[in-house]
Amino acid sequence: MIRKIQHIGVAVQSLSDAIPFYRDVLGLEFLGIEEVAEQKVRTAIFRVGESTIEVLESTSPDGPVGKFLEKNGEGIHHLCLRVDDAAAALARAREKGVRLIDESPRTGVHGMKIGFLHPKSTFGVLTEFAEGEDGP
Ligand code: CMX
Repeated sequence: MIRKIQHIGVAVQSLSDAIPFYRDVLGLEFLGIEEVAEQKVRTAIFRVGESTIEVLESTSPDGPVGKFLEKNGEGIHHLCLRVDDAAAALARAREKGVRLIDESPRTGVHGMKIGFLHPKSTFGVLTEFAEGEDGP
């Protein structure tokens, strides 16, 4: 069961350049910065109602966000949906013929269980499932 939009990921060249826009121009609550070494990203998180925006900076040109920036420049990178059971959501997508990036969940920001669907199978939008309590 999908509960809500967990977050929208936005790829930027520089967190320090982008943070003032989200915090000071939009006036969103800034929840802090987290580094996910395995994903080669640093992310600044902003609350938007029951969801968040994760602003993503690459820590390496060969990471997923580094490659995306190289090819597309800055912009929306992925959509994350909160689910009750990430393993079940991935299994259901696989059964329905969707190409998975993650065959089973792994650990993401705030220790949530996460798994990605391939954008070539989801009409161009990299889609993530996330299970667990992260606050907002
Ligand atoms: N949205 C839409 N399409 C994307 C994309 C994105 N974010 N990233 C890559 N693509 C496209 C590429 O442009 C490419 O398209 P073409 O074949 O038309 O050129 C296609 O997907 C496949 O690209 P690829 O070269 O085979 O694969 P990449 O090495 O670029 O990897 C992907 C793409 C999605 C498999 C990889 O980025 C991935 O595994 N992502 C999941 C993890 C992730 O994104 N982590 C960062 C966020 C972490 C977090 O939220 O904590």
